[in-house]
Amino acid sequence: VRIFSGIQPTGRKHLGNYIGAIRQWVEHQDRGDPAIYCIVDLHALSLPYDPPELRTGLYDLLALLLAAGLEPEGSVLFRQSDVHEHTELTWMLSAVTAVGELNRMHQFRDKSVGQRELVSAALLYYPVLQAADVLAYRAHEVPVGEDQREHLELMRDVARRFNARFGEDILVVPEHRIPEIGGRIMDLQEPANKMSTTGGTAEGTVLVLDDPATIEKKIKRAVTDSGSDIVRAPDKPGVTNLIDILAVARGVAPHAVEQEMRSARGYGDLKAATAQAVIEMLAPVREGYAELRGDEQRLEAILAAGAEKARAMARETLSDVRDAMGVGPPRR
Ligand code: AQP
Repeated sequence: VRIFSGIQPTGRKHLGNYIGAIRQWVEHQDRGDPAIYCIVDLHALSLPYDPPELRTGLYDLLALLLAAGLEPEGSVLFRQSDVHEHTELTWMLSAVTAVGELNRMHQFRDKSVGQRELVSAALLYYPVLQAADVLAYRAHEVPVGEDQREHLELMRDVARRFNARFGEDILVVPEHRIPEIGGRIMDLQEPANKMSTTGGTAEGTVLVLDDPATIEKKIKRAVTDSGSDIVRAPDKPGVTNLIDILAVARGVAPHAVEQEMRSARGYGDLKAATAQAVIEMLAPVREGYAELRGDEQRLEAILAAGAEKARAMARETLSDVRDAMGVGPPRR
């Protein structure tokens, strides 16, 4: 099965990104034929950003991914902007994407209201570029968090529409893989909202690279709910979130956590156990990051090798797409 997923270039990745995406990437890298993982620097241009920070953030993230256990030899790990086929395919796909659909995307709606100076066309086009990322590789499976469900549905519609218009089986219609537990980790201070890079609270967002004392402080101050039962329930978003985080960090089912917590003396025990488990889960990543981050030459070499592998795959798809769309000289 061909797996594809992307992530934006910043070292300020949070527990939601780790549980919803990064952990899945590592877990499934051996199953991929291949597993293709992309640092999507072009997506980062859709909101205001600082160019030098984009570069350093990219190295930060690559070091973090390697420290989390991604193996660049067995998989394809690369930088989006190194493979020009992504942007070319974006344009091709835009011919079968409705402006109305893009306008309705929740992410566009949420993020455009926050822009004071300029709502960029790039923000509107974000899901088309994302569709191109995946469809360029004819990937079957896309591991993502719950917040990407809508973009994945759009991507599937675009692929179907493209095939119906230009020829069956040119593009593969991909499936998402959203984890059952941990697909939507919530902000610890505002458990009705997802933990987020651009929204959310600083106090309620645990960063993968936070030191243990900071992680402990943030989790111990997490907002919980009324009552004292430690169970997952719709009217207990704070407690449910902590149970899910603890279950994922320990690699057990949430009901095992609920059972263990029956003898707890209150939410304090749940918070202490969660903090401990998250610290243990993230410690190797933080330590590995510190070792790997300094050698930018090695990081560039990894990206270059990944881009070469990625380009060979994307080129094949684009050749078929150009041919089917009647673009460029006829293929011999
Ligand atoms: N709270 C979350 N719980 C589970 N999974 C999550 N993801 C994001 N938030 C949660 C998943 O992590 C990946 C992030 O990809 P990205 O770095 O390209 O996305 P992003 O948009 O910069 O990250 P955020 O935090 O989601 O930023 P905001 O909230 O600003 O848009 C994706 O697979 C995503 O589903």
